Amino acid sequence: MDLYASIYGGYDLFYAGQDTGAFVPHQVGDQRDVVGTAPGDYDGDGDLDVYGVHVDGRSALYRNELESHSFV
Ligand SMILES: [Ca+2]
Repeated sequence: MDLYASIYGGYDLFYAGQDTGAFVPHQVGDQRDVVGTAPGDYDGDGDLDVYGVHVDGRSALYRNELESHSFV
């Protein structure tokens, strides 16, 4: 299980669940505030990606590349 936290005034965080039960946090996107998210695996690689709607009305799709420790 993974978790996503939308942080007002800072980077959102994606917590990647580990086999040990621990979570490893990763920054997502930029510091614009997100008012809504839709998780899904849009590219079918088995990793959860995130679509975010920002407070400024612009949206972004963040592709999970956690093998390189980033969302792009
Ligand atoms: Ca994916």
